[in-house]
Amino acid sequence: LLTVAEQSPGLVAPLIWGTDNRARVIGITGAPGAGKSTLTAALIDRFRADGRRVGVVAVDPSSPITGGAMLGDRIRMARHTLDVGVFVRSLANRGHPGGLSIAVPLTVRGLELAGFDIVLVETVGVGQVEVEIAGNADLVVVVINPGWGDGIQANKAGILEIADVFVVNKADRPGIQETIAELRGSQTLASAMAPPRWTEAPIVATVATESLGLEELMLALASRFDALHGRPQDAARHRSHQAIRQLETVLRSRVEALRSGGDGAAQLAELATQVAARRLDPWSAADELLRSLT
Ligand SMILES: Nc1nc2c(ncn2[C@@H]2O[C@H](COP(=O)(O)OP(=O)(O)OP(=O)(O)O)[C@@H](O)[C@H]2O)c(=O)[nH]1
Ligand SMILES: [Mg+2]
Repeated sequence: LLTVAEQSPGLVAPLIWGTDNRARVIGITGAPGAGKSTLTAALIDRFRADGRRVGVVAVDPSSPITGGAMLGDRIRMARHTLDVGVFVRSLANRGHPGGLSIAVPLTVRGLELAGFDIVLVETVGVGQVEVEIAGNADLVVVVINPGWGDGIQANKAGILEIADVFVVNKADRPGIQETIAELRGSQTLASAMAPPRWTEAPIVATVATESLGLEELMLALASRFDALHGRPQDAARHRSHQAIRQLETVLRSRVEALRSGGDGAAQLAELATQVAARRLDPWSAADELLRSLT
């Protein structure tokens, strides 16, 4: 079902969208090698210990940097392969006609329907799409490492501002206090005016390889979830923002399909001829095209 959903979203989406069981979706993002997969595996253990069923979507943006990452992820999560309460799905950029930004929410939905209470979405925070995917989760964990300027690098990549919880992983390495102080500094600076959401994000130090700091992380996740989604009106607002972003994504992919010769491409060419000849204005042409796509 997941495969069909990812390959032909239009076919399956109407069937799987309409029920209302929900999972808590946690995005885990950060620079390549920050320890996202190790942390994910440690979180799986913790959630399993609480009796939760955990789905994992590991997004591989198919970039040269992370070319071999999925194999590593598979091996790292291998200890969960015999557990029916854990399901790991890897998604790569290639092979998804509508792009990852559509395939991921569909896969998450499929996992929700299959009864997973928690869905962890690991993405490398390198590109706009990956940042957007992570930003669509209920909670976003941004993983950085100790070392001068790592926080600044994360800031440049635009991932600081999607954080609900910061994890400074590899706390067994030097520079941990400086990195935490640097992060706090950025938060204080940004909260001077209208404080954006990430300035409230707690900072948790972890050593993912040894599951150190995991209890603090679990507490931070629970309290953040309550603060952000605890009241029904907040949860509703979050869902509607999510829905708008998903709609925009689907619309964008429809437009891209038009350009690359998909449904309606011939009509686009025809309408363009009319616009070029000044027989039709671009607004009416666009309206006509949109109507015909339905
Ligand atoms: N010293 C130390 N090493 C760690 C820690 N957490 C992870 N590592 C190591 O860091 C390396 C990268 O870990 P991954 O979990 O693959 O990192 P990732 O962020 O998933 O990497 P990509 O998916 O390739 O972006 C591995 O060799 C881990 O063993 C930690 O807390 N301390
Ligand atoms: Mg990884």
